[in-house]
Amino acid sequence: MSSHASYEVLTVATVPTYIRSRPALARLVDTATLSVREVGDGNLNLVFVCRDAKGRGLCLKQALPYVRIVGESWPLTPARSAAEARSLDAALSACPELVPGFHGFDPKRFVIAMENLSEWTVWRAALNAGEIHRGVAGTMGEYVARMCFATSLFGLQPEAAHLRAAEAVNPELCRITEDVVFTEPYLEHEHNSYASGIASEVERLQRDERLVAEVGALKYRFMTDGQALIHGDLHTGSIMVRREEADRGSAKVIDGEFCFYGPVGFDLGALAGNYLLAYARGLALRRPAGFLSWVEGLPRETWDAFCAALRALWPSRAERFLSDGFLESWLEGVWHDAVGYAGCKAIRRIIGLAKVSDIQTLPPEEHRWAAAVVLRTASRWIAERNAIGTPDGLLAIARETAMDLER
Ligand code: ADP
Ligand code: SR1
Ligand code: MG
Repeated sequence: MSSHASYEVLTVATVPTYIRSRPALARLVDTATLSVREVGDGNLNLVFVCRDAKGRGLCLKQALPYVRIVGESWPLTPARSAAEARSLDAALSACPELVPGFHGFDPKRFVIAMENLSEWTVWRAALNAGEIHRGVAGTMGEYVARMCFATSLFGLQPEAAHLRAAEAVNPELCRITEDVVFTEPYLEHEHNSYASGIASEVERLQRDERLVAEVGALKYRFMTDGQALIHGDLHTGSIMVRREEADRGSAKVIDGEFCFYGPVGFDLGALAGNYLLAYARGLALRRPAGFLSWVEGLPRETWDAFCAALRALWPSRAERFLSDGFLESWLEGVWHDAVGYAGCKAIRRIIGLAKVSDIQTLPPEEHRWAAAVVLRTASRWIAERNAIGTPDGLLAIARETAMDLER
């Protein structure tokens, strides 16, 4: 048991006994023949995948009472797992095929039981390997749209929407985002670290008062604009993919513990910011043109699918007073937010806490170059977000930046 935990933290050895103690789970697998692995590669939690002799599987995710990547010196409420359960529950009504099957939540031990996706791959890993999974970016746009509609004033009566927003407050996890995404990368901070070769790029960014003020405005919107239940951490490591045929893929969203009522553009921005990280890696490694042009198209694929899904749902909106014209101007606002958030989400992965393998696993020279491409591109996205009119422009800016930067 951890010194901070007031509950029993699971181990590979204790998972079968735990499953036996929960009859609804004990029915799903044969605990006598269970093999269990801890596969958590995230920043916060324990994740156990289990399979019995007949091949039946189960995944248990347990919140630790501290931030896993930092250690027990940074306590964090394990009750955050209730937020992940809330996110899964909402998705089960809005888009059940886009999340793992949900087998229940144990609020005493902070354990989520869900479908075992061991046969699937984390999208970031697939992107890092240069794999093409067509359709996934569009599916993510659809996920954001369907969750947005189902949890907001668009799809709910006002009383229900307000109550759900009130229940879904997630202050400790929002505070992490407010700090590690919107604040620390723009200051000298003990959480920051980066390759010495990009120190001048980082200093220039931190000294850019206009940029820092724009990030402040985006942070304020993040803290105040409760449009819908957003995922809150929708990077490519929160998406599992599976190849269905040739290069087409299916996708499921995991890890909704950062969910709260926030700006929808934050989720779309998380996706686009992570497409930039994948693109910078692809350029640095001189991946084939087919891979690079596919990645360049991902922001458009996500955005078009998001708009199409929302427009398709619009005729069934709860609030008839909202016009078609309102939707179009709302979408325009979400787009410009998304561009700004994409920039913030990319910058934090280069300067701040919780790095990503897209960049970290590059050899030193490629790492320095790709990180500089990301910082310069993302800064332009933030500063020019209200002038960037289409998703096609996003990675075109990265391509131009890459051409300007010597290797
Ligand atoms: P954290 O909240 O710590 O970031 P994640 O939810 O991102 O944890 O999960 C960490 C890792 O566990 C994922 O990258 C993935 O490899 C694995 N994982 C998560 N959920 C499942 C699942 N349902 N089935 C199989 N593996 C999973
Ligand atoms: C201290 S937690 C750092 C990051 O891990 C999560 O996955 C979120 O991205 C968070 O910002
Ligand atoms: Mg995670």
